[in-house]
Amino acid sequence: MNRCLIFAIVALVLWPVSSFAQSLVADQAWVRLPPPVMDATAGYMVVENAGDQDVVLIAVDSPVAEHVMMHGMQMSEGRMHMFPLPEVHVPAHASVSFVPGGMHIMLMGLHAPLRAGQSVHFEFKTSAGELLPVDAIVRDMRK
Ligand SMILES: [Cu+2]
Repeated sequence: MNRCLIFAIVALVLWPVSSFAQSLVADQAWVRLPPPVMDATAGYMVVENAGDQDVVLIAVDSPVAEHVMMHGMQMSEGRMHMFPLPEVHVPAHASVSFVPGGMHIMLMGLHAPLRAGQSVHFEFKTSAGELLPVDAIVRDMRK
């Protein structure tokens, strides 16, 4: 066996076990265009679980921002406050919605200003180690 082949086999064995979450589908994905002075914004989408097993989203990431996380909203002292959600459950044959005023994907520390119409890539990770890639479009809601 030559050295190259051995390397290929070792690489295959050591390759991280991650597969795409086939039962999950994301729909209606968009990101709010922030005012030019802001380097933070939020993304919204519907995540549907067509499978027979509940799925737990444990993380989300995007190359456009330094910090990306799932946020919830809660009323306290007469004001709405955001708080990080360590996980979001998507029951079997059901969906969860990230919507304005509710659960959302928080993007903080944008690496570059976003443009209306731009595509923003997200990737959710599930507790089973599966990945859900999502492409969202940047929308200017002030128009
Ligand atoms: Cu938030």
